[in-house]
Amino acid sequence: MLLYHDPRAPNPRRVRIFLAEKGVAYDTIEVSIAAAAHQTEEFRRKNPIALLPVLELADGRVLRESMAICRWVEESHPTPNLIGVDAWERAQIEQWNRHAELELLWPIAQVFRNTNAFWQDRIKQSPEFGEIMRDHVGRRFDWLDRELGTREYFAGDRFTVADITALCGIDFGKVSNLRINAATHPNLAAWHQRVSSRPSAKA
Ligand SMILES: N[C@@H](CCC(=O)N[C@@H](CS)C(=O)NCC(=O)O)C(=O)O
Repeated sequence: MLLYHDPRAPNPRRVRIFLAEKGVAYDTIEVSIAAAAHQTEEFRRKNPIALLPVLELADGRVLRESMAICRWVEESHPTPNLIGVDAWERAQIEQWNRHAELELLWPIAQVFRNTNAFWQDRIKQSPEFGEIMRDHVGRRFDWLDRELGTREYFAGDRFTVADITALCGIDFGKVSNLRINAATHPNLAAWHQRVSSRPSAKA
């Protein structure tokens, strides 16, 4: 199994953490976004929309989209379970993973894309939209701090893929100076400490 990734990007990290939790061995190829290595014709043959991560199986089949990759890994390596054991838990984890993706990771990525000099000559930026997204993330931190006052993890009382998505999103905020303030968001900070202390967080 071969993972095409960029070590600095949040979506490939989701898959690396997922694989680390599963204890699955895999090889990696670094595709540097900074060097535009993901825009080459060769990489576009793996993913025509030039995004990471991509997982290539031993038989040459390729999978893209972090969650599609995670679901494939979950089914081929069922333990430890990270996506739910029954209909209700699977729905809960799906709900919280979607929240983590759409309410954290995506807006946090938009702050970076629209305000950081890294993207200046690569895409059309809207700094105003970036700042709107920054405010949005701040309000989502308030909400998640309240949620995490009632339980230890995003989707309940155990670590799941929803925590992986949220961790990768929140950690990626650092580059845009979006950080959890433990004084104002103690529950979110405690959760972050809890999930960051897992060995997989280093993946
Ligand atoms: N929904 C996709 C998102 C993939 C994505 O946006 N990847 C980013 C890295 S985190 C990327 O490759 N960006 C390169 C670019 O925008 O040019 C997934 O979950 O795999």
